[in-house]
Amino acid sequence: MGSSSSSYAPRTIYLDVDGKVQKVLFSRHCSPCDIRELLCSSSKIPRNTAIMVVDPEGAMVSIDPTMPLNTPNSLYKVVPLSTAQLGEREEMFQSVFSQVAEQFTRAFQINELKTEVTSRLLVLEKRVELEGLKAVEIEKCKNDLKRLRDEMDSRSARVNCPCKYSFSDDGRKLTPRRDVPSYPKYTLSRETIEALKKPTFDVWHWEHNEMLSCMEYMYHDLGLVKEFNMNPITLKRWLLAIQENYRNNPFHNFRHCFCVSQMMYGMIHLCNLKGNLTLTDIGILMTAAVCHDLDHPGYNNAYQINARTELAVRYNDISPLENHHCAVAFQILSLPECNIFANVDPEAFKEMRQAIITLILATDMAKHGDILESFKHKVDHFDFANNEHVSCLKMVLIKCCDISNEVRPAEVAEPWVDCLLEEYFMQSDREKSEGLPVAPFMDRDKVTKPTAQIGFIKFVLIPMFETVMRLFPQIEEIMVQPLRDSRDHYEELKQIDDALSEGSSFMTKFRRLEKT
Ligand code: LUO
Ligand code: ZN
Repeated sequence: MGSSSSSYAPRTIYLDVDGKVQKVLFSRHCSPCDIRELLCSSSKIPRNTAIMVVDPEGAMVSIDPTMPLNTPNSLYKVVPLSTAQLGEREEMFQSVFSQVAEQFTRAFQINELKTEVTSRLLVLEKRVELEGLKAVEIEKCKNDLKRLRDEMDSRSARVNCPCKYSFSDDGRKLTPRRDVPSYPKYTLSRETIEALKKPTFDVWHWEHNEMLSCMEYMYHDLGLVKEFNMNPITLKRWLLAIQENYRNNPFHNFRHCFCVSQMMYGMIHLCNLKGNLTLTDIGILMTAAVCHDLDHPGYNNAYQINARTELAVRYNDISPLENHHCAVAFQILSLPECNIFANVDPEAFKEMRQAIITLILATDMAKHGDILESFKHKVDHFDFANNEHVSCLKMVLIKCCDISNEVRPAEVAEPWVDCLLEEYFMQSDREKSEGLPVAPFMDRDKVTKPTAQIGFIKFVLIPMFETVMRLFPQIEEIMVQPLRDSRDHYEELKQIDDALSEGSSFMTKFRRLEKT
């Protein structure tokens, strides 16, 4: 099973080192510091030397993962920054620091002045109220106030701090007006944020980067970024690495990952799981959902085992796909720049890792009967303080989310059946060509959308969701009822199919009779 390489394709630049061409490779996930060290060692310059890179025309080249690439015919040169240049830079920093210090001093003086004005105003108001001052004194006080205000305005005009605030009358800071250009950030609308919590969310409407933004929002909204003290940039890099490690299969692709994650996010809200589970459990549920089908090859365990693929051999035919999804998930988390749990206590992380592995392995449908049976024996006396109960619930929750397409509105769910059958037919065609066993529900000559869905909805989905409903009755209306409606819809379709096929077979017999 080839590894997915394109996502980490290294970047290459060429240096002129003592007149020779020196090729340098680095991953786009390297930090500028890593690249600087690499350039120093490639140019035989001591590691911590301050350097700059110049192109053949002498222009400075930025040192970061997205630096412009060159060719062996246009070599870059790594130049140690001279002490003079360092001195210049140091001087520049010094002058910037002293200017900023001066601004703050002035700003502080203004604040002092404001306090003085405010307290004098209070005294004057008190005097006016208590002693009924003569008009001339009031006039004098007004002049005093005007002079103080002019002095304050003239001083604030001289403070050019980058963020100018507009003050309300009582001196409260209103919205900061930034003089720095505001970069175009991807922001989710209020409407999208609200829709994201519901199973009716239209998962087909979004491109990959929009789904990534939704997933990033989920982690923030659930309080996971705060709870695990995640670096927000690391979260972005992690999500990008996740997306890059889902293949473009017809069904098991990044959009399926998004569906499962978004459905999990929806169930967390609908079942009020934050009220019964810890934030660690919520993090485990979300992260397992995001990672659960990583690098899926598009061919299921039956194919892996029958074809004796590298995965089947590596994992001894024991849930080869699900073990692979786990392995890829933690390979990504082992990259420092993608490790969203870098700030989690190592012992706590070990427990989280074990729990995430348990949930991803639970998505192997071969275990469906055992897991649901185990949950059925707990659900009517469920104890959220019992770790076995909670672990079993989490397994059922990720299973529900993994196969939940038919919970969604028909126009959102139906395309997924086409995607699934396309992937299944790809496999069964290959199995036929390789002389391997073919599952009937994958055989393009035997299965139709109604037959693929009726049995699955009646004997897999509804029984499982109705069991979960015994613990969370609130899922009946917006999760179980759509399943019943979809079952009825596909049964009607099947009746039409049957009538049409009976009609056509009648016509075939009739034509035969006509010929005799
Ligand atoms: C259940 C399943 C297994 C692997 C890949 C996808 C699916 N999913 C579905 N299968 N996920 C969602 C759906 C869905 O809406 N319908 C179906 N229908 C049939 C064709 C199916 O694959 N059923 C099935 C497959 C495996 C299994 O246990 C091993 C039980 C039912
Ligand atoms: Zn899945």
